[in-house]
Amino acid sequence: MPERFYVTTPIYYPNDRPHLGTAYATVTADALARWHRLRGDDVLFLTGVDEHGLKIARRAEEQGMTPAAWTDETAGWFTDAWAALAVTNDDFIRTTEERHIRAVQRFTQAIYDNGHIFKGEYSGWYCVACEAYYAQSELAEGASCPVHKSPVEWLVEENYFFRLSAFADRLLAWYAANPGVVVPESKRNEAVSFIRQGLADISISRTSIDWGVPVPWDPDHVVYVWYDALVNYVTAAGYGVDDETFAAWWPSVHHLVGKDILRFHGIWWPAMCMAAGIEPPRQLVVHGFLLVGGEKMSKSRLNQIDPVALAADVGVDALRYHLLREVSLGADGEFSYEGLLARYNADLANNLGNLAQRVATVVGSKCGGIGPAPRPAGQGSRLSAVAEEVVREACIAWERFAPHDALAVSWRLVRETNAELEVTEPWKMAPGPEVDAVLGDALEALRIVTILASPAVPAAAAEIWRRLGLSGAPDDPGRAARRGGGLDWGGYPGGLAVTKADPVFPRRTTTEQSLGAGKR
Ligand code: ME8
Repeated sequence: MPERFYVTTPIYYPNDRPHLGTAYATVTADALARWHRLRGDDVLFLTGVDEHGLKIARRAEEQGMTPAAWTDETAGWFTDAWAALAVTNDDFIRTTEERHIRAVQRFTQAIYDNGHIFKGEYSGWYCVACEAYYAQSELAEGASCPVHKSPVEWLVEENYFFRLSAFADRLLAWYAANPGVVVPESKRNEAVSFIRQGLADISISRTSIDWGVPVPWDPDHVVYVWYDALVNYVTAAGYGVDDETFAAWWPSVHHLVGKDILRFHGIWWPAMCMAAGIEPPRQLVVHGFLLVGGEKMSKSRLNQIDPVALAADVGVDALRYHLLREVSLGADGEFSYEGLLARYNADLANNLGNLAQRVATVVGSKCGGIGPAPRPAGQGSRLSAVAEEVVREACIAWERFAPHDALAVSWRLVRETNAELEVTEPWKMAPGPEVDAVLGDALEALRIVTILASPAVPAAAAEIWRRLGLSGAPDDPGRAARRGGGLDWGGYPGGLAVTKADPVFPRRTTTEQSLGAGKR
Protein backbone atom coordinates (compact mmCIF):
# COMPACT_ATOMS: atom_id res chain seq x y z
CA MET A 1 0.00 0.00 0.00
CA PRO A 2 1.43 3.40 -0.87
CA GLU A 3 2.14 5.49 2.17
CA ARG A 4 3.31 8.96 2.97
CA PHE A 5 7.02 9.15 3.61
CA TYR A 6 8.46 12.35 5.00
CA VAL A 7 12.25 12.27 5.37
CA THR A 8 14.55 15.03 6.58
CA THR A 9 18.27 15.67 6.90
CA PRO A 10 19.76 17.94 9.54
CA ILE A 11 19.72 21.50 8.30
CA TYR A 12 23.41 22.33 8.02
CA TYR A 13 25.22 25.44 9.21
CA PRO A 14 26.20 27.37 6.11
CA ASN A 15 29.38 28.66 7.72
CA ASP A 16 31.47 26.75 5.23
CA ARG A 17 30.99 24.60 2.14
CA PRO A 18 29.36 21.18 2.42
CA HIS A 19 31.87 18.42 3.11
CA LEU A 20 31.76 14.69 2.57
CA GLY A 21 30.14 14.14 6.00
CA THR A 22 27.16 16.33 5.18
CA ALA A 23 27.06 14.83 1.68
CA TYR A 24 26.90 11.38 3.27
CA ALA A 25 23.82 12.31 5.30
CA THR A 26 22.14 14.02 2.36
CA VAL A 27 22.83 11.26 -0.17
CA THR A 28 21.55 8.70 2.32
CA ALA A 29 18.29 10.61 2.78
CA ASP A 30 18.09 10.97 -0.99
CA ALA A 31 18.44 7.23 -1.55
CA LEU A 32 15.70 6.59 1.02
CA ALA A 33 13.44 9.15 -0.67
CA ARG A 34 14.16 7.61 -4.07
CA TRP A 35 13.37 4.13 -2.76
CA HIS A 36 10.05 5.28 -1.36
CA ARG A 37 9.11 7.01 -4.63
CA LEU A 38 9.92 3.72 -6.39
CA ARG A 39 7.54 1.99 -4.00
CA GLY A 40 4.86 4.44 -5.04
CA ASP A 41 4.83 6.36 -1.77
CA ASP A 42 3.98 10.01 -1.59
CA VAL A 43 7.35 11.47 -0.56
CA LEU A 44 8.39 14.73 1.02
CA PHE A 45 12.16 15.03 1.25
CA LEU A 46 13.42 18.07 3.08
CA THR A 47 16.90 19.45 3.55
CA GLY A 48 18.16 22.97 4.13
CA VAL A 49 20.39 25.31 6.07
CA ASP A 50 20.42 26.61 9.63
CA GLU A 51 21.28 30.27 9.24
CA HIS A 52 20.82 31.93 12.61
CA GLY A 53 22.96 31.92 15.74
CA LEU A 54 26.28 33.16 16.99
CA LYS A 55 28.39 30.83 14.86
CA ILE A 56 27.02 32.23 11.60
CA ALA A 57 26.98 35.83 12.90
CA ARG A 58 30.69 35.59 13.80
CA ARG A 59 31.63 33.88 10.57
CA ALA A 60 29.90 36.62 8.59
CA GLU A 61 31.69 39.27 10.65
CA GLU A 62 35.05 37.62 9.88
CA GLN A 63 34.18 38.01 6.20
CA GLY A 64 33.17 41.62 6.67
CA MET A 65 29.61 40.81 5.70
CA THR A 66 26.21 40.98 7.36
CA PRO A 67 24.91 37.56 8.38
CA ALA A 68 22.05 37.94 5.89
CA ALA A 69 24.41 38.69 2.98
CA TRP A 70 26.71 35.85 4.06
CA THR A 71 23.95 33.24 4.20
CA ASP A 72 22.40 34.46 0.95
CA GLU A 73 25.69 33.51 -0.63
CA THR A 74 26.47 30.34 1.30
CA ALA A 75 23.00 28.74 1.16
CA GLY A 76 23.72 28.48 -2.56
CA TRP A 77 26.78 26.34 -1.85
CA PHE A 78 24.43 23.74 -0.45
CA THR A 79 21.76 23.86 -3.16
CA ASP A 80 24.52 23.65 -5.78
CA ALA A 81 26.28 20.76 -4.08
CA TRP A 82 23.12 18.73 -3.69
CA ALA A 83 22.15 19.32 -7.31
CA ALA A 84 25.63 18.18 -8.35
CA LEU A 85 25.17 14.96 -6.37
CA ALA A 86 21.77 14.18 -7.96
CA VAL A 87 19.93 14.83 -4.70
CA THR A 88 16.18 15.04 -5.28
CA ASN A 89 14.98 17.06 -2.29
CA ASP A 90 11.41 18.30 -2.67
CA ASP A 91 12.04 21.34 -0.51
CA PHE A 92 15.03 23.31 0.68
CA ILE A 93 14.47 25.34 3.79
CA ARG A 94 16.40 28.38 4.94
CA THR A 95 15.67 29.37 8.50
CA THR A 96 15.70 33.04 7.50
CA GLU A 97 12.66 32.54 5.28
CA GLU A 98 9.48 34.28 6.30
CA ARG A 99 7.53 30.99 6.42
CA HIS A 100 9.99 29.66 8.99
CA ILE A 101 10.17 32.79 11.09
CA ARG A 102 6.38 32.73 11.38
CA ALA A 103 6.36 29.01 12.22
CA VAL A 104 9.00 29.45 14.96
CA GLN A 105 7.00 32.28 16.48
CA ARG A 106 3.77 30.32 16.36
CA PHE A 107 5.40 27.20 17.78
CA THR A 108 7.18 29.07 20.58
CA GLN A 109 4.04 31.03 21.40
CA ALA A 110 2.08 27.77 21.69
CA ILE A 111 4.64 26.40 24.17
CA TYR A 112 4.57 29.69 26.08
CA ASP A 113 0.77 29.74 26.16
CA ASN A 114 0.80 26.14 27.41
CA GLY A 115 2.87 27.30 30.37
CA HIS A 116 6.16 25.53 29.59
CA ILE A 117 8.38 28.62 29.19
CA PHE A 118 9.57 30.86 32.05
CA LYS A 119 12.10 33.70 32.47
CA GLY A 120 15.36 33.22 34.39
CA GLU A 121 19.11 33.83 34.40
CA TYR A 122 21.50 31.43 32.81
CA SER A 123 25.23 31.08 33.07
CA GLY A 124 27.37 28.33 31.71
CA TRP A 125 30.12 27.12 29.39
CA TYR A 126 29.16 27.73 25.78
CA CYS A 127 30.70 26.27 22.64
CA VAL A 128 29.97 28.54 19.71
CA ALA A 129 30.80 25.83 17.16
CA CYS A 130 28.15 23.53 18.71
CA GLU A 131 25.85 26.42 19.66
CA ALA A 132 25.36 24.58 22.96
CA TYR A 133 26.03 24.89 26.65
CA TYR A 134 28.03 22.21 28.45
CA ALA A 135 28.17 21.31 32.12
CA GLN A 136 31.62 21.54 33.76
CA SER A 137 31.68 17.74 33.98
CA GLU A 138 31.16 17.40 30.21
CA LEU A 139 34.14 19.53 29.20
CA ALA A 140 37.20 17.98 27.63
CA GLU A 141 40.75 18.57 28.87
CA GLY A 142 41.73 22.17 29.46
CA ALA A 143 38.08 23.34 29.73
CA SER A 144 37.45 22.77 26.04
CA CYS A 145 34.46 21.62 24.02
CA PRO A 146 34.04 17.82 24.11
CA VAL A 147 33.22 17.79 20.37
CA HIS A 148 35.49 20.47 18.89
CA LYS A 149 38.23 20.56 21.54
CA SER A 150 38.18 24.34 21.14
CA PRO A 151 37.91 26.74 24.10
CA VAL A 152 34.43 27.25 25.55
CA GLU A 153 33.14 30.65 26.72
CA TRP A 154 31.46 31.55 29.99
CA LEU A 155 28.15 33.18 29.13
CA VAL A 156 25.72 34.84 31.53
CA GLU A 157 22.34 35.80 30.17
CA GLU A 158 18.86 36.59 31.29
CA ASN A 159 16.61 34.60 29.08
CA TYR A 160 13.63 32.38 28.64
CA PHE A 161 13.76 28.76 29.63
CA PHE A 162 11.92 25.74 28.37
CA ARG A 163 10.85 23.52 31.24
CA LEU A 164 12.45 20.38 29.77
CA SER A 165 12.75 18.83 33.24
CA ALA A 166 8.96 18.50 33.40
CA PHE A 167 8.95 16.24 30.33
CA ALA A 168 11.22 13.44 31.56
CA ASP A 169 8.38 11.09 32.48
CA ARG A 170 6.44 11.73 29.30
CA LEU A 171 9.58 11.18 27.23
CA LEU A 172 10.34 7.91 29.01
CA ALA A 173 6.75 6.77 28.48
CA TRP A 174 7.03 7.71 24.79
CA TYR A 175 10.24 5.70 24.42
CA ALA A 176 8.64 2.73 26.23
CA ALA A 177 5.54 2.83 24.04
CA ASN A 178 7.52 3.18 20.78
CA PRO A 179 10.46 0.78 20.89
CA GLY A 180 11.58 1.47 17.30
CA VAL A 181 11.40 5.24 17.56
CA VAL A 182 15.18 5.61 17.44
CA VAL A 183 17.30 3.32 15.30
CA PRO A 184 19.79 1.82 15.86
CA GLU A 185 18.77 0.54 19.26
CA SER A 186 22.09 1.55 20.85
CA LYS A 187 21.19 5.19 20.14
CA ARG A 188 17.75 4.73 21.61
CA ASN A 189 19.36 3.39 24.78
CA GLU A 190 21.72 6.34 24.85
CA ALA A 191 18.82 8.79 24.69
CA VAL A 192 16.85 6.93 27.35
CA SER A 193 19.79 6.79 29.75
CA PHE A 194 20.39 10.49 29.24
CA ILE A 195 16.79 11.20 30.24
CA ARG A 196 17.10 8.91 33.26
CA GLN A 197 20.09 10.92 34.51
CA GLY A 198 17.69 13.87 34.91
CA LEU A 199 16.96 16.72 32.54
CA ALA A 200 17.83 20.34 33.19
CA ASP A 201 15.63 23.14 31.85
CA ILE A 202 17.08 24.71 28.72
CA SER A 203 17.63 28.32 27.89
CA ILE A 204 15.83 29.08 24.64
CA SER A 205 16.38 32.78 24.02
CA ARG A 206 19.30 35.17 23.69
CA THR A 207 19.65 38.91 24.21
CA SER A 208 23.37 39.02 23.40
CA ILE A 209 22.72 38.75 19.65
CA ASP A 210 19.97 39.90 17.35
CA TRP A 211 20.61 37.48 14.48
CA GLY A 212 17.61 35.23 15.03
CA VAL A 213 13.86 35.01 15.24
CA PRO A 214 12.39 37.56 17.69
CA VAL A 215 10.56 36.00 20.64
CA PRO A 216 6.96 36.94 19.84
CA TRP A 217 5.98 38.22 23.29
CA ASP A 218 9.37 39.86 24.06
CA PRO A 219 11.16 40.98 20.87
CA ASP A 220 14.32 42.06 22.75
CA HIS A 221 15.10 38.37 22.77
CA VAL A 222 15.79 36.11 19.81
CA VAL A 223 14.98 32.41 19.87
CA TYR A 224 18.02 30.23 20.56
CA VAL A 225 19.34 28.79 17.30
CA TRP A 226 18.71 25.12 18.10
CA TYR A 227 15.18 25.81 19.22
CA ASP A 228 14.64 27.73 16.00
CA ALA A 229 16.31 25.10 13.83
CA LEU A 230 14.36 22.10 15.07
CA VAL A 231 11.09 23.78 14.14
CA ASN A 232 12.12 23.65 10.45
CA TYR A 233 10.71 20.14 10.27
CA VAL A 234 7.19 21.36 10.96
CA THR A 235 7.56 24.60 9.00
CA ALA A 236 8.04 22.63 5.79
CA ALA A 237 5.01 20.47 6.58
CA GLY A 238 2.76 23.51 6.76
CA TYR A 239 2.59 23.98 10.54
CA GLY A 240 0.16 26.71 11.47
CA VAL A 241 -0.62 27.77 7.90
CA ASP A 242 -2.07 24.74 6.19
CA ASP A 243 -3.72 22.32 8.59
CA GLU A 244 -4.63 19.83 5.91
CA THR A 245 -1.05 19.55 4.62
CA PHE A 246 0.28 19.40 8.14
CA ALA A 247 -2.14 16.61 9.07
CA ALA A 248 -1.02 14.71 5.96
CA TRP A 249 2.70 14.81 6.75
CA TRP A 250 2.92 15.06 10.49
CA PRO A 251 3.89 13.06 12.53
CA SER A 252 4.88 10.47 9.87
CA VAL A 253 8.36 11.95 9.63
CA HIS A 254 11.72 10.20 9.66
CA HIS A 255 14.57 12.41 10.79
CA LEU A 256 17.95 11.23 9.55
CA VAL A 257 20.53 12.76 11.89
CA GLY A 258 24.16 12.26 12.82
CA LYS A 259 24.97 10.84 16.22
CA ASP A 260 26.34 14.24 17.32
CA ILE A 261 22.86 15.73 17.41
CA LEU A 262 20.98 12.85 19.00
CA ARG A 263 20.34 14.76 22.21
CA PHE A 264 18.62 17.61 20.38
CA HIS A 265 16.48 15.29 18.29
CA GLY A 266 15.86 12.47 20.73
CA ILE A 267 15.10 14.60 23.80
CA TRP A 268 14.56 18.27 23.09
CA TRP A 269 12.58 17.93 19.90
CA PRO A 270 9.99 15.36 21.07
CA ALA A 271 9.57 17.34 24.31
CA MET A 272 9.10 20.57 22.31
CA CYS A 273 6.44 18.87 20.19
CA MET A 274 4.65 17.59 23.28
CA ALA A 275 4.82 21.06 24.84
CA ALA A 276 3.43 22.69 21.70
CA GLY A 277 0.59 20.17 21.62
CA ILE A 278 1.57 18.20 18.52
CA GLU A 279 2.66 14.58 18.17
CA PRO A 280 6.39 13.89 18.44
CA PRO A 281 8.14 12.61 15.28
CA ARG A 282 7.64 9.04 14.11
CA GLN A 283 11.28 8.03 13.96
CA LEU A 284 14.88 9.13 14.28
CA VAL A 285 17.40 7.32 12.15
CA VAL A 286 20.84 7.98 13.56
CA HIS A 287 23.90 7.64 11.37
CA GLY A 288 27.55 7.48 12.34
CA PHE A 289 30.50 9.59 11.23
CA LEU A 290 32.74 9.34 8.25
CA LEU A 291 36.28 9.43 9.52
CA VAL A 292 39.50 10.37 7.82
CA GLY A 293 42.56 8.79 9.38
CA GLY A 294 40.37 7.79 12.35
CA GLU A 295 39.15 11.36 13.00
CA LYS A 296 35.73 12.89 12.42
CA MET A 297 35.73 14.95 9.27
CA SER A 298 34.93 18.49 10.28
CA LYS A 299 35.48 22.07 9.37
CA SER A 300 37.55 22.82 12.43
CA ARG A 301 39.96 19.94 11.82
CA LEU A 302 40.66 20.76 8.19
CA ASN A 303 40.30 17.17 7.12
CA GLN A 304 37.20 17.81 5.10
CA ILE A 305 36.78 16.56 1.59
CA ASP A 306 34.85 18.48 -1.05
CA PRO A 307 32.17 16.08 -2.32
CA VAL A 308 31.56 18.03 -5.51
CA ALA A 309 35.23 17.92 -6.53
CA LEU A 310 35.35 14.25 -5.61
CA ALA A 311 32.23 13.49 -7.68
CA ALA A 312 33.71 15.40 -10.61
CA ASP A 313 36.74 13.13 -10.34
CA VAL A 314 35.22 9.68 -9.74
CA GLY A 315 31.65 10.21 -11.00
CA VAL A 316 28.48 11.12 -9.15
CA ASP A 317 27.10 7.59 -9.11
CA ALA A 318 30.44 6.15 -8.01
CA LEU A 319 30.58 8.49 -5.04
CA ARG A 320 26.93 7.93 -4.11
CA TYR A 321 27.35 4.18 -4.34
CA HIS A 322 30.42 4.21 -2.14
CA LEU A 323 28.79 6.38 0.51
CA LEU A 324 25.73 4.14 0.65
CA ARG A 325 27.45 0.78 0.33
CA GLU A 326 30.60 1.16 2.37
CA VAL A 327 29.27 1.78 5.86
CA SER A 328 26.18 0.34 7.49
CA LEU A 329 23.92 3.14 8.67
CA GLY A 330 24.57 3.85 12.34
CA ALA A 331 28.23 2.81 12.33
CA ASP A 332 31.25 5.05 11.84
CA GLY A 333 33.25 4.41 8.70
CA GLU A 334 36.71 5.29 7.56
CA PHE A 335 36.78 7.10 4.22
CA SER A 336 39.67 6.70 1.84
CA TYR A 337 40.08 7.48 -1.81
CA GLU A 338 41.78 4.13 -2.35
CA GLY A 339 38.81 2.37 -0.73
CA LEU A 340 36.43 4.25 -3.01
CA LEU A 341 38.34 3.24 -6.14
CA ALA A 342 38.68 -0.35 -4.98
CA ARG A 343 34.93 -0.62 -4.44
CA TYR A 344 34.23 1.17 -7.71
CA ASN A 345 36.34 -1.29 -9.63
CA ALA A 346 34.99 -4.35 -7.84
CA ASP A 347 31.27 -3.59 -7.72
CA LEU A 348 30.63 -1.09 -10.48
CA ALA A 349 33.25 -1.63 -13.19
CA ASN A 350 33.85 -5.38 -12.85
CA ASN A 351 30.40 -6.47 -11.73
CA LEU A 352 27.45 -4.32 -12.80
CA GLY A 353 29.24 -2.51 -15.63
CA ASN A 354 30.79 -5.72 -16.93
CA LEU A 355 27.45 -7.52 -16.85
CA ALA A 356 25.75 -4.77 -18.85
CA GLN A 357 28.64 -4.74 -21.32
CA ARG A 358 28.93 -8.46 -21.93
CA VAL A 359 25.16 -8.95 -22.25
CA ALA A 360 24.95 -6.19 -24.85
CA THR A 361 27.98 -7.64 -26.69
CA VAL A 362 26.63 -11.17 -26.87
CA VAL A 363 23.11 -10.04 -27.77
CA GLY A 364 24.83 -8.15 -30.57
CA SER A 365 26.83 -11.09 -31.83
CA LYS A 366 24.34 -13.92 -31.25
CA CYS A 367 20.88 -12.36 -31.44
CA GLY A 368 21.38 -9.66 -34.05
CA GLY A 369 21.19 -6.99 -31.35
CA ILE A 370 17.59 -7.84 -30.41
CA GLY A 371 17.16 -8.86 -26.77
CA PRO A 372 15.31 -12.15 -26.32
CA ALA A 373 12.61 -12.60 -23.67
CA PRO A 374 13.49 -14.40 -20.42
CA ARG A 375 12.18 -17.84 -19.55
CA PRO A 376 9.18 -17.82 -17.25
CA ALA A 377 10.03 -18.00 -13.53
CA GLY A 378 11.10 -21.44 -12.43
CA GLN A 379 11.48 -22.79 -15.97
CA GLY A 380 15.15 -23.31 -16.69
CA SER A 381 17.34 -20.68 -15.19
CA ARG A 382 17.92 -20.55 -11.46
CA LEU A 383 18.23 -16.77 -11.78
CA SER A 384 14.49 -16.23 -11.38
CA ALA A 385 14.63 -17.80 -7.91
CA VAL A 386 17.71 -15.76 -7.00
CA ALA A 387 15.99 -12.60 -8.22
CA GLU A 388 12.92 -13.32 -6.14
CA GLU A 389 15.01 -13.77 -3.00
CA VAL A 390 17.14 -10.73 -3.72
CA VAL A 391 14.12 -8.51 -4.31
CA ARG A 392 12.48 -9.67 -1.09
CA GLU A 393 15.61 -9.07 0.98
CA ALA A 394 16.48 -5.76 -0.65
CA CYS A 395 12.97 -4.42 0.00
CA ILE A 396 13.25 -5.42 3.66
CA ALA A 397 16.65 -3.76 3.94
CA TRP A 398 15.42 -0.47 2.45
CA GLU A 399 12.43 -0.52 4.78
CA ARG A 400 14.70 -0.82 7.78
CA PHE A 401 16.91 2.05 6.62
CA ALA A 402 19.80 -0.16 5.62
CA PRO A 403 20.97 0.96 2.15
CA HIS A 404 24.26 -0.82 2.79
CA ASP A 405 22.48 -4.19 3.08
CA ALA A 406 19.99 -3.41 0.31
CA LEU A 407 22.84 -2.80 -2.14
CA ALA A 408 24.90 -5.73 -0.90
CA VAL A 409 22.00 -8.10 -1.50
CA SER A 410 21.13 -6.51 -4.86
CA TRP A 411 24.68 -7.13 -6.05
CA ARG A 412 24.20 -10.82 -5.33
CA LEU A 413 21.95 -10.89 -8.39
CA VAL A 414 24.67 -9.19 -10.44
CA ARG A 415 27.28 -11.71 -9.31
CA GLU A 416 25.06 -14.71 -9.85
CA THR A 417 24.08 -13.52 -13.32
CA ASN A 418 27.73 -13.03 -14.24
CA ALA A 419 28.48 -16.49 -12.81
CA GLU A 420 25.64 -18.01 -14.82
CA LEU A 421 27.08 -16.51 -18.00
CA GLU A 422 30.51 -17.85 -17.16
CA VAL A 423 29.12 -21.34 -16.69
CA THR A 424 26.91 -21.36 -19.80
CA GLU A 425 29.29 -19.34 -22.01
CA PRO A 426 26.68 -18.11 -24.51
CA TRP A 427 29.43 -16.40 -26.50
CA LYS A 428 30.68 -19.88 -27.47
CA MET A 429 27.25 -21.21 -28.47
CA ALA A 430 25.70 -21.19 -31.89
CA PRO A 431 22.78 -18.75 -32.21
CA GLY A 432 19.47 -20.40 -31.37
CA PRO A 433 16.94 -20.99 -28.62
CA GLU A 434 19.51 -21.99 -26.00
CA VAL A 435 21.48 -18.74 -26.35
CA ASP A 436 18.22 -16.80 -26.41
CA ALA A 437 17.13 -18.39 -23.15
CA VAL A 438 20.40 -17.66 -21.36
CA LEU A 439 20.54 -14.08 -22.60
CA GLY A 440 16.87 -13.43 -22.00
CA ASP A 441 17.35 -14.42 -18.38
CA ALA A 442 20.47 -12.27 -18.07
CA LEU A 443 18.67 -9.27 -19.57
CA GLU A 444 15.82 -9.75 -17.14
CA ALA A 445 18.15 -10.05 -14.14
CA LEU A 446 19.90 -6.89 -15.30
CA ARG A 447 16.57 -5.08 -15.66
CA ILE A 448 15.63 -5.97 -12.07
CA VAL A 449 19.04 -5.00 -10.69
CA THR A 450 18.81 -1.69 -12.51
CA ILE A 451 15.60 -0.87 -10.65
CA LEU A 452 17.07 -1.97 -7.32
CA ALA A 453 20.26 0.01 -7.88
CA SER A 454 18.57 3.20 -9.07
CA PRO A 455 18.36 4.89 -5.63
CA ALA A 456 22.16 4.67 -5.43
CA VAL A 457 23.30 5.06 -9.04
CA PRO A 458 20.44 6.88 -10.78
CA ALA A 459 22.30 8.01 -13.91
CA ALA A 460 23.94 4.67 -14.63
CA ALA A 461 20.69 2.83 -13.93
CA ALA A 462 18.85 5.04 -16.41
CA GLU A 463 21.58 4.52 -19.01
CA ILE A 464 21.60 0.72 -18.65
CA TRP A 465 17.79 0.74 -18.84
CA ARG A 466 17.95 2.73 -22.06
CA ARG A 467 20.55 0.38 -23.54
CA LEU A 468 18.27 -2.57 -22.78
CA GLY A 469 15.76 -0.89 -25.05
CA LEU A 470 13.22 -0.38 -22.27
CA SER A 471 10.85 2.56 -22.22
CA GLY A 472 10.35 4.91 -19.29
CA ALA A 473 12.98 4.89 -16.57
CA PRO A 474 14.01 2.38 -13.91
CA ASP A 475 13.03 4.87 -11.22
CA ASP A 476 9.60 5.77 -12.53
CA PRO A 477 7.45 6.44 -9.45
CA GLY A 478 5.74 3.31 -8.24
CA ARG A 479 7.74 0.99 -10.52
CA ALA A 480 8.81 -1.29 -7.66
CA ALA A 481 5.18 -1.95 -6.79
CA ARG A 482 4.02 -2.59 -10.36
CA ARG A 483 2.79 -5.95 -11.56
CA GLY A 484 4.61 -6.33 -14.86
CA GLY A 485 7.62 -4.16 -15.59
CA GLY A 486 8.38 -3.87 -11.89
CA LEU A 487 10.43 -6.14 -9.67
CA ASP A 488 8.61 -9.37 -10.55
CA TRP A 489 10.45 -11.76 -12.84
CA GLY A 490 9.36 -11.60 -16.46
CA GLY A 491 9.15 -7.87 -17.06
CA TYR A 492 11.64 -7.80 -19.93
CA PRO A 493 9.41 -8.17 -22.97
CA GLY A 494 12.00 -9.36 -25.50
CA GLY A 495 12.21 -8.11 -29.05
CA LEU A 496 13.86 -4.84 -28.01
CA ALA A 497 16.96 -3.40 -29.65
CA VAL A 498 19.85 -3.64 -27.19
CA THR A 499 22.54 -1.00 -27.56
CA LYS A 500 26.21 -1.61 -27.07
CA ALA A 501 28.27 1.44 -26.17
CA ASP A 502 31.26 2.41 -24.05
CA PRO A 503 31.35 0.91 -20.55
CA VAL A 504 28.98 2.65 -18.13
CA PHE A 505 31.67 2.32 -15.44
CA PRO A 506 35.13 2.32 -17.06
CA ARG A 507 37.76 0.62 -14.94
CA ARG A 508 40.07 2.94 -12.99
CA THR A 509 43.60 2.29 -11.95
CA THR A 510 43.95 2.72 -8.23
CA THR A 511 47.22 4.62 -8.49
CA GLU A 512 45.88 7.37 -10.76
CA GLN A 513 45.28 9.95 -8.09
CA SER A 514 45.48 10.39 -4.40
CA LEU A 515 42.98 11.50 -1.78
CA GLY A 516 44.13 15.02 -2.48
CA ALA A 517 41.93 14.96 -5.57
CA GLY A 518 38.91 15.92 -3.55
CA LYS A 519 40.55 17.60 -0.62
CA ARG A 520 40.72 21.29 0.02
O1 ME8 B 1 24.45 20.33 13.65
N1 ME8 B 1 30.31 12.18 9.06
O2 ME8 B 1 24.61 21.38 11.58
P1 ME8 B 1 26.02 20.85 11.05
C1 ME8 B 1 28.99 12.01 8.83
N2 ME8 B 1 22.64 22.96 12.20
N3 ME8 B 1 28.10 12.99 8.94
C2 ME8 B 1 28.54 14.20 9.28
C3 ME8 B 1 29.90 14.45 9.53
C4 ME8 B 1 30.81 13.37 9.40
N4 ME8 B 1 32.11 13.50 9.58
N5 ME8 B 1 30.03 15.75 9.85
C5 ME8 B 1 28.77 16.30 9.80
C6 ME8 B 1 24.05 21.11 12.82
N6 ME8 B 1 27.88 15.35 9.44
C7 ME8 B 1 22.73 21.82 13.02
C8 ME8 B 1 21.60 20.84 12.74
S1 ME8 B 1 19.01 20.18 12.63
C9 ME8 B 1 17.59 20.84 13.18
C10 ME8 B 1 20.23 21.38 13.00
C11 ME8 B 1 26.42 15.53 9.26
O3 ME8 B 1 26.32 21.66 9.83
C12 ME8 B 1 25.64 14.75 10.30
O4 ME8 B 1 24.38 14.45 9.76
O5 ME8 B 1 27.02 20.83 12.13
C13 ME8 B 1 25.54 15.75 11.43
O6 ME8 B 1 24.49 15.44 12.33
C14 ME8 B 1 25.28 17.02 10.65
O7 ME8 B 1 26.12 16.90 9.48
C15 ME8 B 1 25.65 18.27 11.43
O8 ME8 B 1 25.68 19.37 10.55
